[in-house]
Amino acid sequence: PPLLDAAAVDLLLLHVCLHSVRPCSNGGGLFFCPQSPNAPSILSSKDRTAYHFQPPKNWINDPCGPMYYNGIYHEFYQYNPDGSFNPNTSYNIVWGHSVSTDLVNWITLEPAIEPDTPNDIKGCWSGSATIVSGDQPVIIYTGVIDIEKHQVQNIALPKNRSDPYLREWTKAGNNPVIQSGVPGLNSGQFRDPTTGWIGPDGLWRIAVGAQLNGYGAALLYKSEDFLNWTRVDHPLYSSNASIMFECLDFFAVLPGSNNGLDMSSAIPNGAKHVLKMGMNFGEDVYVIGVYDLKRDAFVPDTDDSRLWPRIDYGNFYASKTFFDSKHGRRIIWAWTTETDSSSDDIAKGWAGIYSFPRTIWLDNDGKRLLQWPVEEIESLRRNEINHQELELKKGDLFEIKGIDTLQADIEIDFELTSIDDADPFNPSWLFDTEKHCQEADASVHGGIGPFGLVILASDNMEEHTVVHFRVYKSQKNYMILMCSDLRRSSLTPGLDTPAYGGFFEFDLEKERKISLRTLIDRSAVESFGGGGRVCIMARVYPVSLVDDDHQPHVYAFNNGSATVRVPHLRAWSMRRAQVSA
Ligand code: DQQ
Repeated sequence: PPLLDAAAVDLLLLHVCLHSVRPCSNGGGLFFCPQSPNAPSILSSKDRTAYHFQPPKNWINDPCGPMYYNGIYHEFYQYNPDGSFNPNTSYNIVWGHSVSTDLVNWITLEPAIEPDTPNDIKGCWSGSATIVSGDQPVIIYTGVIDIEKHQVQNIALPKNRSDPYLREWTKAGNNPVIQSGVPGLNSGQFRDPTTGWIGPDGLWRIAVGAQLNGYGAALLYKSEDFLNWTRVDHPLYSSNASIMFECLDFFAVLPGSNNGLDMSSAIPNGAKHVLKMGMNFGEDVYVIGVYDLKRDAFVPDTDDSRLWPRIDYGNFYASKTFFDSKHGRRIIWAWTTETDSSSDDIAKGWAGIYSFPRTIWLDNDGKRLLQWPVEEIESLRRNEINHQELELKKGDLFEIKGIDTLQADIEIDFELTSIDDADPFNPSWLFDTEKHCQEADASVHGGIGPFGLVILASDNMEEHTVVHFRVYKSQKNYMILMCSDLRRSSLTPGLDTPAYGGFFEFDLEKERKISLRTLIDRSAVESFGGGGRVCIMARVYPVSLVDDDHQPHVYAFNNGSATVRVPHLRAWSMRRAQVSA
């Protein structure tokens, strides 16, 4: 006899679903457990973020086709017009559309692209925008054509280019412009075309994420006019590191320069290329390498996928970059899921936010991407408080007072008084940083560290989130571990509360300061360590937020043997942006 009868299995699945927000299957986009609209919600309206992007209501996932055109930033997004649940099974996902002049405040427009032709009737999935010939915006997106989720690529063009908001979009007459029909290609895993770039022959190119012969591939296509596309007979890149690549992004960067490069223009000598891949349906990983123009192929600096860094080590997926010609920079942002239950999302009436737009560039030695919130965020800062020359001895907790601890921007430098006490580094930790962040958590004394911030802490510390560093000595250099430990962030059971973590190499002989910047936005905690070498986006839902009179606490702390100085600590309360009205 079966160990569990059918009713028991149903009950068990329901339990797992109610307490899971992790993808529980795939097959085209993230698929979450079905909703249970009757389950009670103990979540508070205070969870709704105040300055991270989201539309006024409903479900969002991937950012699509971001661009700057004629003085306006456009953001399109995977949007469910029918509610705050994942539309994966209702097959009605559209391109929502919002516009901005500063990347901080947004106006919501009508959806730009909806499923209404045979080439996208089961969903308008992710894609990109390219400005062709300097003034013609073109969207290329994935259309789902049937309930088996077969995928093709389509084009949409603005109806009226003189409308400053580009409100209406028309689908090209020759859609689909790209069909699957490639030997070895899984036509149900063939999507998310990139922004176009120009090759040495003057032709446009795009890459499309795919599963080819069971492995992840970036299929390469060429075109003269951006409407008629031919497949290049080899992929731009393929790897067995994942069974599929979603939401690819391909862009050039100059080591040490935070100026962005426009992929529609000539790329200067000395530039490196970055291929970003959505791997394992949940992790945005990037590889730095060279774009070999002769072979028309991307050659990574290392093929060892275990060493490929993540854009962000937290809740951050389907990221997209674009070149911002207004400021000559490259900007990235991504989708951050809710980590409560889907019934809570139904009760809230919204689900999904975006990380704050970040400038992204390559460090001096060409090894690591750096990210930092765009400077426009500073328009939201008010009531600056600052402290100088603090000293944090082992066990010290310093409360940061005088800011709105629910909506804040905190910048703090930790200066090491000595680096001799660093514990030895074990390279195997690199392969499971979350495990290491759990084992070496903030309560475990180390030589240097843990030190960092305790945020969204209730009066009695029953609830708190810790963002902290630990310093290790490796054979060649120093390795810094940054963790964002959510395990005690909420008393609510069933939330997804990992201890996220990432490592970065740091030359402590040269520079003794490790910086931390954390954006607190109610249920969002977005942290940048070591000047943006490791970034961790997270979601938390402390029960104490429900209490109107309660302001959570925020502290700087040190729990390592070596004393840590804080030469500067600056913090601001953050105004509400026009995002969620
Ligand atoms: N989400 C989209 C797909 C993409 C996936 C569907 C990634 O195009 O691959 O909403 O989250």
